[in-house]
Amino acid sequence: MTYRFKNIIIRKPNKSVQNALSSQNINPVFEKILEEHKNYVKVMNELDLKVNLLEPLEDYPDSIFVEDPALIYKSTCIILNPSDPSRNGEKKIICEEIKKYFDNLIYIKNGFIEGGDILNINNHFIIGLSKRTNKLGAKNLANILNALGASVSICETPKSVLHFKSECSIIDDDVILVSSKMAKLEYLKSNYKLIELPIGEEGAANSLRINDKLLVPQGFIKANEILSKNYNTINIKVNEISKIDAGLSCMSLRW
Ligand code: CIR
Repeated sequence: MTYRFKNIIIRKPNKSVQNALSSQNINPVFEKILEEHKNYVKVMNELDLKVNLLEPLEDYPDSIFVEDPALIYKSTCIILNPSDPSRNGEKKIICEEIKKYFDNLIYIKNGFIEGGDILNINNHFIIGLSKRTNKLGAKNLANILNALGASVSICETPKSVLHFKSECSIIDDDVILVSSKMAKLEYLKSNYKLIELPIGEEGAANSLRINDKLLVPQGFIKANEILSKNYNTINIKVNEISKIDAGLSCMSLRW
């Protein structure tokens, strides 16, 4: 099942995260990021995951977001190709750091693609074309995943959304939590049960299902009301991290 995990890779925060990419041009405070990140690691430990911590990378401001340069499917790790020049070098480093965990390593050599644009539902993947993921990158990843036995659909990410998964997440076998913008996507509407969050609660759409728990960004009252009825929720503070367009899924690789 997509959300059954035993292992997780997380990178310790770098001081240069203060210069991370931010669509709102905000420089986050390192100490606050560190605090939120420590709590994230603590929760993962409490969920009984084997936490594998990577060392910080000062040369790469956005490198705590390990979900973007790599994708894990079964025992294969696919090294992706981040499109922002300040992030592209992360792929070479993470590849060296994590190859010991996987039997098989495959590289995307042409086209751009970031993990934030890839939603995995069992043996199916949805790839969202976005500012960071182009058709060539998506097609090349689709070919690799097809060869590994998975099916793939390629969709458009709404224009104002950074990554496909910035505003959606898989929270059950056939249930996707979506923002109101993502709820309009024909492909999602016609293939999945959607739980739509109200306008203003987009930040909670990047929740993270891990085994029997649902990690939900703190501070979204309606999302909490909706989700806590049917899910065992844990609220996690990501106020500072959200200033650099990030949420819960992007800070780890899980398998
Ligand atoms: C970036 O713009 O690349 C980072 N500041 C945020 C990356 C978030 N990644 C994700 O949602 N997968």
